[in-house]
Amino acid sequence: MSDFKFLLFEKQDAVGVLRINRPEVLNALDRSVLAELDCFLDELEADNAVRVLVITGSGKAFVAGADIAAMSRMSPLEGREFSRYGQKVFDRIENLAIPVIAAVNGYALGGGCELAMACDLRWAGEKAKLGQPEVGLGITPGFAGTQRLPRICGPAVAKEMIYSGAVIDSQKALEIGLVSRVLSQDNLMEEVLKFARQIAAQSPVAVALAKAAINKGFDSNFQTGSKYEAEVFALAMSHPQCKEGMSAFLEKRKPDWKNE
Ligand code: CO8
Repeated sequence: MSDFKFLLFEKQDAVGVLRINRPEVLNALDRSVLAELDCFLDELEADNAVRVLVITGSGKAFVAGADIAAMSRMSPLEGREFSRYGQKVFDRIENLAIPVIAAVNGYALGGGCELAMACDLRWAGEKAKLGQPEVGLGITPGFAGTQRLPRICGPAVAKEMIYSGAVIDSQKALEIGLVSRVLSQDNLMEEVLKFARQIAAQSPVAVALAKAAINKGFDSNFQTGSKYEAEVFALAMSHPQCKEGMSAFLEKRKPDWKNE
């Protein structure tokens, strides 16, 4: 993996941990951080030893948003390009073949909340704060927050949050389904990693296909998603990992998935 200026990456067996590392500005995202993320994703996709990715932040923030100082210098057209670029990078995260867990260790605001929402699931520390405060800056969410938040929490809750710019604590985020678990700050990473290892022990091909089917359903409708599910089911059955999984069960042993 390349040496990045704003990203730290370590592998713990089959689990990769990516830390956004710009703590002097609470890990705010400017174009350079997004470009590094884009490049990181290229390298990650080429490494099939990593079966689950965890994204977190250095210091007291997950990510406190897009870089406000950088945005204050942008023209509207540059802003549109920045918005499109962030959307593209976050789409890549959403559509990675492996599951991605956001370990929301602290502030996840604006672009930070949008980054967390591009992950498959979000577990938060008890001190985390989440929100889309853009309207207080005279802008709208721009890294697909207007699209993902209603899909995750429903349109009424999303509109409450986006129109008011309210910043909520992790307990409230749990109540509205924005995060699926709240843990003590000290246990957050340990619990996320334990869960990531549990996912990594399953068939990577089956997990990837299940993820693709869930995402497909959200992007289309129930019928299309169900049709797609039957196709990926057949595809899973055609893969050696299916034979291995079922043989291991019948032979009362652990499956060996190999990195095929
Ligand atoms: N951008 C740039 N710098 C930031 C950001 C940010 N988003 N957040 C914090 N910082 C900087 C602060 O300016 C400060 O720098 P300095 O030490 O030089 O003064 C440093 O980080 C530490 O921050 P604070 O001193 O403010 O720390 P506090 O603990 O007092 O407060 C908060 C923490 C509450 C998180 C506070 O920093 C804050 O409100 N930050 C801004 C949060 C925000 O509004 N985020 C949304 C930004 S807009 C956005 O994300 C749009 C996404 C879509 C973009 C689409 C493209 C156009």
